[in-house]
Amino acid sequence: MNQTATVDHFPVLDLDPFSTEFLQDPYPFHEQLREAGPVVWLSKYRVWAMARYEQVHATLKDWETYCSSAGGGLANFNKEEPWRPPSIILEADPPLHNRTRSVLQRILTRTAIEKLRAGFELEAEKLVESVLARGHIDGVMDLAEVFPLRVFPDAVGLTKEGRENLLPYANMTFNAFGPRNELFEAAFAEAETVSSWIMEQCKRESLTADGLGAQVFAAADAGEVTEKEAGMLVRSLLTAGLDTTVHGITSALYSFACFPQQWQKLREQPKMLRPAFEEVVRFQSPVQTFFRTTTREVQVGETLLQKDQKVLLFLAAANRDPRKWDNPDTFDITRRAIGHVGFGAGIHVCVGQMVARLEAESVLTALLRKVDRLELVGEPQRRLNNTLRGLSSLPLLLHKA
Ligand code: OVV
Repeated sequence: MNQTATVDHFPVLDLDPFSTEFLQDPYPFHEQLREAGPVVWLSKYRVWAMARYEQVHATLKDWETYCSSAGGGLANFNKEEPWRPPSIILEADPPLHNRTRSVLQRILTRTAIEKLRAGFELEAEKLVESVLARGHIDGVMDLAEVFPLRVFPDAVGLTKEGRENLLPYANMTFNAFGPRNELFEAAFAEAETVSSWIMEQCKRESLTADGLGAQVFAAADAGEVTEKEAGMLVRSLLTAGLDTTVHGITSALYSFACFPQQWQKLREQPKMLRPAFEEVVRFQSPVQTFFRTTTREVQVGETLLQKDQKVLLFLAAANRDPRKWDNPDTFDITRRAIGHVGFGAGIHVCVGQMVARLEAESVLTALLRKVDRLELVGEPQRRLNNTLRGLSSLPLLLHKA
């Protein structure tokens, strides 16, 4: 474990939040970061970091002091060239953000997304039926990756060919929020092919007439965004909409496999499904971190942050801050997990969260009906990523109800 040194009025840590050691088991490091103080200087990357709920939440809410237009990752777009044209929603501030956000928000409201429910539930039933016939499955490769790939690209209105590029593109983007380490480099091995396929799918003529993508272009027809901006918003859907839900479903399966009594509780009270998934997102936090950048000098506790400094927000650490949560390391579907920052908070709070919930609920509902127990029968393998926390393998034995 690293030493904490105090320089002037702030704690300094030399840990690397993007190292294999940290990403394999972030929780002891999260505790160290929270205990060090409300804001900590990470000397390796020369960035500020916040890991306590109070500061993470307040920073997410204060978009004027902590902007997004300088990038959601480590790179400061005021000083460094972004690896791709910045997202016009994630990496934008008001007023641009308001305009782009309102387009996606309207397309992704709970009511709008409800239209997808019947189709999602049917696919989930079919998929669960087929894995159940096998008993021994891999929760990631056979379920968590398969389901979103089966429903989301169709919902957006993508062509069938080339969908194998979707997860690699998300893997690139989420690694690119971190430093140019080995994870970053490995993810970019096929960058050219993968990126060009993605950009091709963002065009109006590549999309079916009845999907979410077409609805984004309808907003262009209505003059709310330009044709080019519509394409960029489709790119956001394709970037942020798939790997995140894969990890969300993985997290749910993993949590319930590790805490079988929680699965029993949920089977007895299926109405608890919604709060149960919120607890999954709090407990596992598929998106671990995001950065903001200071737009002015700002005081945090005893510490004065300068203007144009990167601030690393540990969403996952905030979601297990004992200052905020009772028994934070316990997975408990009956707790009030609302207020967690797993989907972020403030103006940039996850715009696709209703789709994420619908996907998770569809899979879990099908499993609840048919599966008595998810037994962990092997060592889960971590999939390391500079931003996302998930697994590449989760060996399960499904016990039929
Ligand atoms: C929330 C999120 C993650 C990654 C990419 C984007 C958004 C985007 O807008 O491209």
